[in-house]
Amino acid sequence: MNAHSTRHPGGLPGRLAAIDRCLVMGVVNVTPDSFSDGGLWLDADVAIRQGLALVADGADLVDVGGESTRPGAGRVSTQEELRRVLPVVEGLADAGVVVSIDTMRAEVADEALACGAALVNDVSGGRVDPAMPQLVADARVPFVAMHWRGASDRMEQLAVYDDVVADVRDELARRLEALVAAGVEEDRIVLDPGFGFAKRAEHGWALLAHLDALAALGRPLLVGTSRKRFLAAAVAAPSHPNGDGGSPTDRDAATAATSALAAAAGAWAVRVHEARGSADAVRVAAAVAAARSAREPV
Ligand code: PMM
Repeated sequence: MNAHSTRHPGGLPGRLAAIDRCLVMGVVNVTPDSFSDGGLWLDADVAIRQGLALVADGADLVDVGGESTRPGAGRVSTQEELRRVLPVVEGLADAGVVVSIDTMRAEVADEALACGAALVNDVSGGRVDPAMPQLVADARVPFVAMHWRGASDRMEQLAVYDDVVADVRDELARRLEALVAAGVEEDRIVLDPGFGFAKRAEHGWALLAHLDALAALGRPLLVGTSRKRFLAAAVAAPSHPNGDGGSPTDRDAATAATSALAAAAGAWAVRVHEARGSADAVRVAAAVAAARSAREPV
């Protein structure tokens, strides 16, 4: 391991823990209404094929979600969420893919883990379902706790900060403390600044510029900028100019650029809808880091 060796959370499957670079988490949303891929992978077989395609494009693991969190979205029932995600989690896990379950519900996390998921990703960081911290503590799996201020239907009015970097850092520090107090092993916790969740465009850029301030909390970071609206400002040639920087897929190259920057800043993983660009980007960052440390005086 070199000086830049990746710090993985405890409980990560060995084949990922052996990788010494920023990981690429592909996204499959089994929802009718997610902002960039809603409705595309609603059928379980199609969703499984998409997960496998992401792996073929270089994703190291696949995040499966069954409930949209786009601004303004309402909740789906537990039964519907289970119906959407379980066959996909099982199909991908059976095919040997490391699967993360993206859910705010302990029951969904529990059943997904039973179907072969290896990580739990909760955009509320365990705040929406009080049973979540205990569930992940007992399951002893890595737990991604994202910065979250409130439900999607009131997210926009919650995007008010004195200093977004310091505020997100402090709120994540309090969440980390609460999870540890609830019995989750600190070593298994991954933190995520929650790009696009109660964040305006300037907040996204500030957080991306100061990932080091969040890394100072001492936990691995997951960075989920993929196709998010703030990237519209970085799209030079949108396919259908509409005043909003084009469509979400127009933001894939900008997303890959953020993946290189996040990896260079030491992120543990990037969460992306299109894996190929980011899979190359994290390798560029790793090669530069290795070349830099090879030249450092002993
Ligand atoms: N973003 C979305 C959903 N889940 N999970 C984490 N940990 N971080 C994120 O930024 C995040 C997430 C937004 O919706 P999408 O699935 O369409 O990207």
